[in-house]
Amino acid sequence: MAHELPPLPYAYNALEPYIDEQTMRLHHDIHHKAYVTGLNAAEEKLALAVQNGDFSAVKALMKEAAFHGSGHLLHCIFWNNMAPPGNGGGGEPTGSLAEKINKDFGSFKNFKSLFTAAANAVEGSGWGILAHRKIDDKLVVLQSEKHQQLTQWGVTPILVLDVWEHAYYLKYQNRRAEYVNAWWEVVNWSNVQLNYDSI
Ligand code: MN3
Repeated sequence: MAHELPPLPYAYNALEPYIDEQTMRLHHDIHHKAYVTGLNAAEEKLALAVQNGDFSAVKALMKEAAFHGSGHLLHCIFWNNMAPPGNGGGGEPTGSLAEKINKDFGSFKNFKSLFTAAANAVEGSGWGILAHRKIDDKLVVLQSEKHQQLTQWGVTPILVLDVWEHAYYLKYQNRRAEYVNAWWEVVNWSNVQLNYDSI
């Protein structure tokens, strides 16, 4: 069964004025779709390699699968991590997620500062990520370069922020920090709680 591009869980203009409609259309319909197409192609070629017993291209295919696979999975989390501002988006987490953030980072303010700094400091294209690490039951803030580098094994991402230029360049140009600040106004904490509960 091939991977498919999931529809956005809200309208393309639902995150205005923080994230504009044109960016959302390009980002979802073109960029995310390309990762789905790339992952399907890589997996088809890998299956064919196994079938033919010809692994001469395995290194390149593994890279393709890691890049497009991580890109597809992170965007699936990312769309659901957001909601219209004032209507599910923005504010602060509550309940067990808020308690865990306070426990592991000291306060929501501390967590937000660290996540913001990490997202702003990604070298080139990549992501800011809040993840749960199972081995010590801890929430950790991570960066990812591109989609697949600098990650840790054994963690489950529960909140992710795309800082590739395609995610903000039309509206914010080179001002990534402004985009990162604005993004907090559309974070869907109920969804992050749901992700946290499902660990
Ligand atoms: Mn993206």
